[in-house]
Amino acid sequence: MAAAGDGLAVDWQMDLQKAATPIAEFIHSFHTGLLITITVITLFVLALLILVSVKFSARKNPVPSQTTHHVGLEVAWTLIPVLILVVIAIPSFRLLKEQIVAPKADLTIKATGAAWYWKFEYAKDAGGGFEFEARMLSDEERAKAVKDGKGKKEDFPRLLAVDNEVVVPVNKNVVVQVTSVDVIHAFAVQSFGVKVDAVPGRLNQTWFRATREGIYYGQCQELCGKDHAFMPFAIRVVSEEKYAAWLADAKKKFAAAGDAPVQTAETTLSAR
Ligand SMILES: [Cu+2]
Repeated sequence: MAAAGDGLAVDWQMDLQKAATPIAEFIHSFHTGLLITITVITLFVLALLILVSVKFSARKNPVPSQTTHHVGLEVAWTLIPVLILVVIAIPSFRLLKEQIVAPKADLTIKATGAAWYWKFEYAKDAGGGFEFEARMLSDEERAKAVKDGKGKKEDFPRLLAVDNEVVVPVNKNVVVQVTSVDVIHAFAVQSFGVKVDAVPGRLNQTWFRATREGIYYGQCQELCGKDHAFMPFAIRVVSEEKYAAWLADAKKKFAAAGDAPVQTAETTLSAR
């Protein structure tokens, strides 16, 4: 079982979810750097405000100053903020590039958002050739899973546990192609620093390289309708041996569902 804040949010959590990929680590250090920068700037501006309100108050200066311009000051307060923004922009663009430009894929998965669940396809040429849907477990299903001895209560977190988990090998480049069959969804995994829109008729791409084994939960992060909050997915990062074993099992398990048509919002709605 993962530690608190590792792969999922926990009660009273103050910081970001623990990073599980180099990109997420980059995001965290960038975030910390920005937080320090804006804190220093805010305190500096506050100090200046207090200084001028005290030092240049009407009581202390009955005759107001006639100064309207100061070239040196104006150049300084234009150039210094510009320099700060440029310094911030450098790591920002580097991060953006690393997120967008995927390295050579060891494994490609296609994630299709639907109202309101995800479908995952493992490409045939990467040793897959099957697909499955991931749907959130209801409270009754979670209780039943624990009763049936499938795991402890914390193995099935509320609003996050799903019936079918995505399984990937650790320390491998996983490219995820993301699309949708109905409205715009978003494929997002906090611990991986991954978030990309799932747009119908368009194939987006993201990637991650998980450096720690464990279970990481993702959620739709584009308001998509009634059950937007109830379409999580889970990515289990395992050793290469465990992945090979899972792959062999999954091929058999999901083979029957192989060519099943993707459900649309209409068919999902009429099934309710
Ligand atoms: Cu959504």
